[in-house]
Amino acid sequence: MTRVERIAVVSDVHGNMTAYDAVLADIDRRGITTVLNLGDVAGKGPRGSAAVARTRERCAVTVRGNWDDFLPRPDPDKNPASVWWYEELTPEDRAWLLALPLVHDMVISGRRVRFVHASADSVYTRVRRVHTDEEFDGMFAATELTGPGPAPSVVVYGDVHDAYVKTVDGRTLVNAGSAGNPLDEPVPSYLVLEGVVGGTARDPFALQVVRVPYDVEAEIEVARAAGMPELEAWAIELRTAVFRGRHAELGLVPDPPVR
Ligand SMILES: [Mn+2]
Repeated sequence: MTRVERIAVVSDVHGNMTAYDAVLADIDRRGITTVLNLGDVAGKGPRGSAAVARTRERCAVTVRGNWDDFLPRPDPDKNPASVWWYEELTPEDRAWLLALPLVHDMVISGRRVRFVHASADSVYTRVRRVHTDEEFDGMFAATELTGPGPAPSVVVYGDVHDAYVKTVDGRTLVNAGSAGNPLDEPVPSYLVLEGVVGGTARDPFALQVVRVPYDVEAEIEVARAAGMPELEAWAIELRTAVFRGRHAELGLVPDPPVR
């Protein structure tokens, strides 16, 4: 008798430990012991090093995100905010992030399930919820990043901080949203995949998007106390789920103000 297992998938923690620990506590309450991480562990938020440590403790596999790829590299042209996030990481954290794999594949209930941060092209190639047919096809393609081999029927990714599930012609594209910096609603998300690992198409398969509230103001206070750069943009994103690029046009200012 084959056993149905559950796997939690988190993404885009971005150093938000208050949210990350709330999500991990919810995963624990469900009795789920396998956690996969889709990257962007550090940067943007105040506690990247702690997020790396927690990820190393708790996640069976972590794939590298765009922030995990550029932030740990020494670069004389880094902007001052990125220097702050870079310096918050230890040399060991940086080496660990840069050594992360770019792709992870599993077979669950006969489906080849692929995990990447942003796309099959690169950690920097962004595919939004609203995308072209070519972009959708590209997520399932064999590329230099994915290597050759059988095409996946399920692709699970992060990067856009916008959780959704879309099935077209037997292929499913799933975004885990963000555990630390959600930009669809201000409540962190993660995925639960359920099926038989290594099983066949006769086994059931399920997926679920879970939302876990947390103490947003406590997290903003951590960032303020740490003197983190770009605090106002961070606070508005956490409170409203509106990306910082739109704050000015929408007239969004921190309310209550960040001191
Ligand atoms: Mn991200």
